[in-house]
Amino acid sequence: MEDMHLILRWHGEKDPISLRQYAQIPNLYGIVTSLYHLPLGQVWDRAEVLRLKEQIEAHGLKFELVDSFRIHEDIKRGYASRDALIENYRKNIRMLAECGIRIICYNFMPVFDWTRTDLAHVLPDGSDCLSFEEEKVRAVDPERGIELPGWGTNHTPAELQALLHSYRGIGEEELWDNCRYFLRAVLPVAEECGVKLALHPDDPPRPIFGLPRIAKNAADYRRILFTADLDSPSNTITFCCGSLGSGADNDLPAMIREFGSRGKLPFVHFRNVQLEPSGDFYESGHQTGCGSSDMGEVMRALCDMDQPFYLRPDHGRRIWDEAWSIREVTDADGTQRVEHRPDGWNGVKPAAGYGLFDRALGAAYAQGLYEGIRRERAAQLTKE
Ligand code: DNO
Ligand code: MN
Repeated sequence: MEDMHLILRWHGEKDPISLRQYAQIPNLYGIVTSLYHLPLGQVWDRAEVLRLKEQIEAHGLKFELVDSFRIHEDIKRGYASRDALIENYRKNIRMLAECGIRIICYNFMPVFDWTRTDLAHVLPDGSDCLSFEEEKVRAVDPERGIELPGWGTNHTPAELQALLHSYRGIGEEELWDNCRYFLRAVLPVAEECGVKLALHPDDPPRPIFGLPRIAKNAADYRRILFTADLDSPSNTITFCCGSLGSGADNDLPAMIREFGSRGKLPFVHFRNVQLEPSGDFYESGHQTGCGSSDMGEVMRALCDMDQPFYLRPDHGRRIWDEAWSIREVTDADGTQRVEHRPDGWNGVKPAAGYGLFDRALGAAYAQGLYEGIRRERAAQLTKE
């Protein structure tokens, strides 16, 4: 596997899946994570990052990417406080580079990192997954408060409403101006330290609750990547197949060919969605045929880039009753073992979409596609 570095996202100590379990996935190169417990906007503690790195490396895995390094709302809203927050972001980029981080994934979505209407949509085979229904979103009146699965713990209803109000008057152009302001300030630092900033697409890639969206499709990415004052090898994309795949007009292989050939695609989120004409979608198994995207063609386009990339299987379904039944425990004498508890673990379960089993199937599948395409290429070359 010369060019594709297979990685998985680990949610740190609160992830019921252990690094030891991740490390058993064949050919796993590394782990991507973040300091999820820290409030937005502050400078991270270098010692904490180094501890994380050590922990990951003790399992023979690399820690070269952060997913995600979220951006403070004041930067997205263009408030006066943004300069101090951007300065902190610059400090973080420098510090992370010194700790060996090469890629920082971020997004520029107001308020919500992603939006779904159901976190346990049951499929005919009995597995469940995250899903999105337009109808349910349309039925929500943001003025009366929004209740969305996945966000209950982040904000109180009153906070959420205040946050939404604060975006009134910020349309796409204003949000883009704020993004550009941010990138102008951070890209030179990233470039200097050899770090790539990789913008994750909007999820889903369309406006929701009147909030503006600026990373939905190829046209948006052209503006972000090729605006003259943002021209930098550090200005790149986290190519999330699932987020972009839930936009009916997004041709994933064509986008990979356009941006990948210009070195803009260092990090891939590999997943598939079943998209309906209504705009509803659910997160399917990663494989072609399970959802709407042709993942073989996606991989072929990635191989055609002829450039190294990191790939992580993104969200999976919950299969084999995983979420509630398995957890690794360490006994007082230090021995590790796995316990099955069908009745739950006091609320400890993998984050929605981040169970191990289906992502591991996705990892095996992605490697199979990659190896097949590489071998096919090698055979063609010897014939020629
Ligand atoms: C969804 C996931 C996201 C992602 C962040 C990046 O597709 O990949 O949780 O990590 O939105 O900022
Ligand atoms: Mn993603």
